[in-house]
Amino acid sequence: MNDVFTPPEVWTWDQPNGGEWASINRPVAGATHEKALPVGKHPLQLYSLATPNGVKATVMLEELLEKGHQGAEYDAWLIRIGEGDQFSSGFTAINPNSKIPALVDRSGEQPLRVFESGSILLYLAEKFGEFLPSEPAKRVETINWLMWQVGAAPFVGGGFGHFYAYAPEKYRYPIDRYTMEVKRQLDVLDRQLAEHEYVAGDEYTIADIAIAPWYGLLQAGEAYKAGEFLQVQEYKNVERWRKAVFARPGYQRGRMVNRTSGDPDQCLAERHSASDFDGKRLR
Ligand SMILES: N[C@@H](CCC(=O)N[C@@H](CS)C(=O)NCC(=O)O)C(=O)O
Repeated sequence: MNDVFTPPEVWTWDQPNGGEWASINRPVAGATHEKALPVGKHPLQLYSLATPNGVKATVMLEELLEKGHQGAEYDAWLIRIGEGDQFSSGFTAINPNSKIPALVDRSGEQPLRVFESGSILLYLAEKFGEFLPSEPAKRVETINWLMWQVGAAPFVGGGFGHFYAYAPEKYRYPIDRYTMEVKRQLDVLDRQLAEHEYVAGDEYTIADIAIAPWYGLLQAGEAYKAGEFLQVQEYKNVERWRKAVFARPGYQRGRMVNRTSGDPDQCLAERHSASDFDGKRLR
């Protein structure tokens, strides 16, 4: 056991706490500074970063374009969460929760804000009639898994990733707790994928688009340098599915958008037209 912390009667904000994200964490909401968001030429304006939550939105848009929906053309602007862009007056007006991704649809009479990655996926699926089956049983199964991802992934990122990778000191209790949960979740997915080609059945849907950037990345050993620790090779069905999803051209383009670190050939800080990918290598 590590040192025991006895919580005081009233919690106070003693900053900084030394954690990787200490400089952007605050116990209050709202804007920290006045700054309007840029607006490009397309009806869909995305404000994001290529984290697993951000990648869900850009993969969806690229998959829609891959299907030939020209109305899904979009401008993707970079929100540098490490530098506090999510706390600008412009961003908090479109997402009071100050988290990427956030989308504005300017195709109607009034701009429409869409925040929360799950909401963005549902909104775009319904707008374009893609990646969400219309048959009721298949539709609800897709939404079941979409909601599973939205509810489960904070245990991966905010729980496991935070205490295993980001915390300034490592504590056994939270690492054990969240490792147990993340392995349980990987097993849930592995069992589902043992019986189905894609997460919600025999079709690629918004459930796959939501789940692959988190659990695919984890299974590939690319999240939190935790592949060996989690023994990710055990999840064979997740691996089979992850390889198929990651090989899709729409997925490969989507994961590059709003990416600023890693192989420069795989990074597109902003995206304003299909030609921005010219010269980029899909992988
Ligand atoms: N439930 C949200 C979570 C989004 C989220 O956590 N975004 C992170 C990046 S992956 C973020 O913007 N963090 C900035 C911050 O916490 O200030 C969603 O699915 O859209």
